[in-house]
Amino acid sequence: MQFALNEDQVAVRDMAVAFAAEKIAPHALRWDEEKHFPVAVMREAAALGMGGIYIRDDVGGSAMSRFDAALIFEALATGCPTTSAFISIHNMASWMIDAFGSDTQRHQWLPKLCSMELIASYCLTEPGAGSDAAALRTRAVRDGDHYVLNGQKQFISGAGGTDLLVAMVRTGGDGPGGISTLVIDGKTPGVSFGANERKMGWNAQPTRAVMFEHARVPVANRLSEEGVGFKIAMAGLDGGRLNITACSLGGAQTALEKARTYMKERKAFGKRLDEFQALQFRLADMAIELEAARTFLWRAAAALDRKDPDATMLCAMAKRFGTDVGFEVANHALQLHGGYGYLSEYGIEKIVRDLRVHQILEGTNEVMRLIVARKLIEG
Ligand code: FAD
Ligand code: 2MC
Repeated sequence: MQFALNEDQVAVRDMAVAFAAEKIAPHALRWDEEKHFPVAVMREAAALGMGGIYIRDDVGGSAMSRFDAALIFEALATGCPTTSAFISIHNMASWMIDAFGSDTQRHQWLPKLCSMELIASYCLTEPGAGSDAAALRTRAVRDGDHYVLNGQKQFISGAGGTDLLVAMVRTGGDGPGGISTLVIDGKTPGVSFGANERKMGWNAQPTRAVMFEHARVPVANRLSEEGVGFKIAMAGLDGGRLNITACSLGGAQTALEKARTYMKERKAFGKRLDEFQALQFRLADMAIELEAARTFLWRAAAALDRKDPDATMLCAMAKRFGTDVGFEVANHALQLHGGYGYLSEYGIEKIVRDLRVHQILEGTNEVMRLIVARKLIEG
């Protein structure tokens, strides 16, 4: 158990905080407004080791821990939760290749993924299979040394702007045991993308449907054996859920700082806002909740690092707690700004919009409760 960061961890966090302050924060509002996917800036992050954080170093990864990743994604999210979250998704999809790919596959894709010369999307959700992910229907039928794919993925982050699709498809019968994972070149004939969805937040990354119409994908692009794709997908999400939680905390931390500054300046009824005890207590509660969520996140990350048998449950618990706390803290920060919090230029409403979806994606917070409840009840 770790209750203090060591020197290396402080250095990693400070590096990511500085990167966020210099390269991300000044542009975040514009990226949101213009729906700009900041690929060039993400490549700069990758040049500092953030494209393959927990990927082995023989293929260009940084070989750091999940704990380090939690520090990095929280730090990047202080600049923009959406940009941090996309770098997280890319890391998650890349890690699936590192953990479950053959050496040939690792060397084929990972050096360019770690530098983000290639960018990856994670494709699990379908129009009829969201929370019940094992109900997915995209079919991959074997034809010689290729699979022929037909079906549709929904809500795919980065799609249309990414190079590789790490996709869960059905090669066998119904249920989780019929699913395999394929690494698909986004330019494969028969792969096409829907329109960029118009959405409440997460505007600095595109979200699109991905369609497969007789798309031929080499069998050599399958990770591990047929039928283990669902486990690969779930293993990826254990870490992804930690990262998304970290993104919520980073966004909320920035919102809290903005509220603290604003309360010093704004006057009402002849006093500064920070002189009202009700508002002081609000600020204190926000800081307490955030610190509790951060401590919990670190505990879950440490559990995943040491492959604790309870790691999946702890990741789900931390995601449910931390993404709810992150949203609530950001929303309170907006309230503390009064009407100005509702205006775009203060940067608070964007954080609230961005953090709202963290309660939904990478497994809804109801699904997180389901994972925890199953473990409690079934042991
Ligand atoms: P549903 O599964 O239809 O759920 C509807 C409601 O019912 C939810 O409140 C849910 O919690 C609740 N519910 C469902 N089942 C239960 C149950 N058993 N018990 C209690 N409540 C239940 N997916 C990807 O694969 N890759 C991506 O990159 C990706 N990016 C995304 C980006 C954005 C902006 C969004 C919005 C989504 C993204 N998703 C992605 C999809 C996301 O993971 C799903 O939206 C999410 O898992 C929920 O699935 P659903 O939307 O089909 O909701
Ligand atoms: N690690 C490894 N294996 C796992 C696992 C994990 N975390 N979780 C489950 N498995 C295994 C499990 O052990 C079982 O194996 P076996 O049959 O050998 O016993 C198999 O996978 C099937 O597991 P379940 O029986 O628990 O499967 P079920 O169909 O009940 O679904 C549930 C489980 C609800 C937890 C899963 O469907 C889920 O996580 N749903 C939410 C989907 C989701 O998170 N989507 C996010 C998309 S990505 C995104 O949003 C982004 C923004 C990128």
